Amino acid sequence: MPHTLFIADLHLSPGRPDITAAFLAFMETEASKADALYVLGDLFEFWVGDDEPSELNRQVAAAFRACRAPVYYIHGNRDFMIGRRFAAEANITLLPEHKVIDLYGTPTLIMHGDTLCIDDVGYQRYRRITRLRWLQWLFLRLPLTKRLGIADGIRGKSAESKQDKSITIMDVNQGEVERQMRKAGVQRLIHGHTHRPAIHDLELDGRPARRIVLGDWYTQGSVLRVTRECAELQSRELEESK
Ligand code: LP5
Ligand code: MN
Repeated sequence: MPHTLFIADLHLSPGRPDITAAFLAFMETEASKADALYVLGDLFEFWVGDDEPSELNRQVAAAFRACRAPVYYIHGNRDFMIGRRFAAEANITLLPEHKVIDLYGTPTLIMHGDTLCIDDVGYQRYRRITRLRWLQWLFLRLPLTKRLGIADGIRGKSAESKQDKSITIMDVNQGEVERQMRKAGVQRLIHGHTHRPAIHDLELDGRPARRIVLGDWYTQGSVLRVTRECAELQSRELEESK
């Protein structure tokens, strides 16, 4: 049956070879059979530039390149520095942060999901700063070791500040969900980032609407499979693919 696959928040890193193995198995066995694969951000634990010569980055690029289905990529808050060079190497298409796609007749808004968390004021301020083009331009001109050090510093500060944030602050703001869906003119939204996989039915201006949240790949793989008829959140074993 024709179907489209969505994944997000794998947080690939050399420290978790089991997740990498599960992802590579998914790419080999499933992705090519889909009409398209959408990666909605945070595929990598972090990204400091397309010039980082790591084995993991090379393996992932090769897996995407071997995929027979088109692969679309929306940046997450950890890998927003993925650029055109990696996209060309991996033969993937980078999409803007918010995109409306036609999924078997249903216009669907897709995004990473961090822009929905507007109650996390500290994060939104940090986000605005790190998305400044000139700052990114300067960052990319630093030596790789310096960039890795800065990324490490940010990750430390982020982990520290997350300890003082409540679960609600780090979740989506319902008003913002509705605002963005209305602005995009859709009744369906798919996103990741919060690591709270679920299908939420809601009412938008008196009409039924749906927000689908992808899961992370920390203890299992998590895949959304969408056909013309239905959308199903599925999980995959991490062990099996070792
Ligand atoms: O990712 P997750 O779920 O753990 O937390 C996010 C928010 N945190 C982040 C940071 C990333 O995890 C790490 C990204 C590494 C990027 C490397 C590339 C750097 C490129 C720079 C280009 C100019 O996104 C977290 C949210 C949480 O999601 C839930 O939504 O709360 O946000 C924060 O915790 C941010 C804090 O509120 C503010 C952090 C201040 C950082 C200050 C930087 C100081 C620089 C130090 C340099 C040595
Ligand atoms: Mn994220």
